[in-house]
Amino acid sequence: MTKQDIAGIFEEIGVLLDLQGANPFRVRAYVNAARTIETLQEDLDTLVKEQRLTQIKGIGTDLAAKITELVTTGKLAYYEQLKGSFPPGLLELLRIPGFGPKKTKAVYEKLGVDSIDKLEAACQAGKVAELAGFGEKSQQKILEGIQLARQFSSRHHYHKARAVADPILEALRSHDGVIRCSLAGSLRRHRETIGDVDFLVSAKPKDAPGIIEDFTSLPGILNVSAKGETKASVVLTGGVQADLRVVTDDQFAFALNYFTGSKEHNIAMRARALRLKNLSLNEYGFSPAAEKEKSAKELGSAINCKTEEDIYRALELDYVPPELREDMGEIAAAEAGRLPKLVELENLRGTFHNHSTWSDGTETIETMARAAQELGLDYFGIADHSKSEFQAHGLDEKRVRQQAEEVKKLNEKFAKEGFRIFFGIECDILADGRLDFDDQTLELFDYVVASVHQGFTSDADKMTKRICKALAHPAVTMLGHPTGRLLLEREAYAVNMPEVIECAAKHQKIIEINAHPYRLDMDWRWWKHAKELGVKCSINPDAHSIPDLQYLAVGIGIARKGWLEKSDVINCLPTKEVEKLFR
Ligand code: DGT
Ligand code: CA
Ligand code: CA
Ligand code: ZN
Repeated sequence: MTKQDIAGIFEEIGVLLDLQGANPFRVRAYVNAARTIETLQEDLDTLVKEQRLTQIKGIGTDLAAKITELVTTGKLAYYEQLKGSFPPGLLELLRIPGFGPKKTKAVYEKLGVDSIDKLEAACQAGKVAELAGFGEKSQQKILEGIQLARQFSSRHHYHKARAVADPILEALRSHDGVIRCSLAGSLRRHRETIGDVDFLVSAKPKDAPGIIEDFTSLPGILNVSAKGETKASVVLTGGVQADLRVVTDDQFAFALNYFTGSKEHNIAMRARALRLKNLSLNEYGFSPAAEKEKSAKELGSAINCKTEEDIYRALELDYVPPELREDMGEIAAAEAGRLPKLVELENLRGTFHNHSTWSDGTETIETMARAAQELGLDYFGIADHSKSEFQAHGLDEKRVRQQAEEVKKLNEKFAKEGFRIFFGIECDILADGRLDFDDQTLELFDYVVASVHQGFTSDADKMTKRICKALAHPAVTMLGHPTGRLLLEREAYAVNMPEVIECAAKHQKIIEINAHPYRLDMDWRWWKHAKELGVKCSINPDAHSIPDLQYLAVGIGIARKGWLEKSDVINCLPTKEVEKLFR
């Protein structure tokens, strides 16, 4: 049980007590305790063992006993009991924007509403409008809120969140009162899925309310769930939730660092500040550890930092790029001056896994290649489906030969422009690990992307053997989308990735980062290890149309999260080097 878990439970107890109509001081005590526990420097196990919990401000004997129970048993009887006294659907109501504990309590007690569906029915029957403190208008807002709650119950794919966030960031940037602004949170760290978008702005305090006001009335904003002097929470197009915070420019670097996260990275930074400087670090700045939390907010930071670079320097660290802030060894590397020089979009010279009208793409090879050329790339790899993928018009041996002819002709034309098409195939790995073509056919290609498209339900052992057998085949160049996952839609199939990575290293095979935002597969968490074993990466948009080529940028973000450098990514090689590699 981590500090975060315990804090989460205390926060929920606060909400439940509020629903129950408990004394507001009691509610407050739980909410405050949640915050205290989360920001605690010391190890909880030690505090429990030495019975020192009550020495912490805001933790009395009752809370100390509850924390002890959670730490030692992993459960809290009081919490289970409290939760059990409410209908399960009731807590769902809190997910509706603008629908807090007070309103939940009112509809529950007066109308017996204990689920979202019942609330919707009550609104449609006009019963909610009749309640004291509600009215027609608020009933209408609740109905809209229900629609939104249903839409955004899940997380969002990176590119969708990014697409709605960018125009809003631009609007903020051009606002008169805004001094600096940035994305923060998971979107800035380039996570594969996004819970909510975090915007951060610096401004003079007098300008903050105006910025909040204008932000909440921007065109891309569907609903305002909370609005204060320096904070707002809204729902963007597509049901993406977003937070905006306005801070002073002196606080900007600290707030940016804090709200970029990850939470785990923040905790490691805070621990380091305490150990190295005896300073406490939070979203407002550094403050002497002996003083209370708010000191940096009220008195200013003990060390001034204009930029995030300054904060890392103050802690004797190299600057850590946002993508690496996941508490996966970046602090130690930054301390030792061993952070990687991460690959950049500008380093890419080409791409390998793409489709055309020969299989299930929407454009001809020539049109796709031209589009790649216009993006500034030097080469384009075509890898249409193989014959087993008949629903995707996979190519049989005869059509492969026809396609080879076409590529040859196109290359005569493109050679004059210093551009080249590489002729590949996305070849199915069959159920027994054999490839979809015989060796003679496989020889026709410059390279082979081997992928699993069927039989996802087999056990991990069988799938691992199947993939490893394909990787051992001399004709195979790279492994396509290694786990078959579709983010937020379909789980990865069972497979032993460490073994697959080892096998790729042994046979000197490349592994793909499939840059389609639903895939982002191989997952970034595996890459540091794969790189250490010498496995090279190929970033591929798996483009079926011209706009899909843009996914390359999403793939670069994932490669960066995987600590990859230019030299780890084969699409950064110039054409001549790729030719050598494929020979
Ligand atoms: P998401 O929205 O689920 O995709 O992930 P994040 O990382 O954007 O998380 P979010 O939006 O809840 O908070 C943004 C950042 O703010 C998070 O990465 C770290 C920081 N943060 C938020 N709450 C806490 C907290 O309770 N403790 C610490 N240490 N950091 C926090
Ligand atoms: Ca977020
Ligand atoms: Ca947030
Ligand atoms: Zn595929």
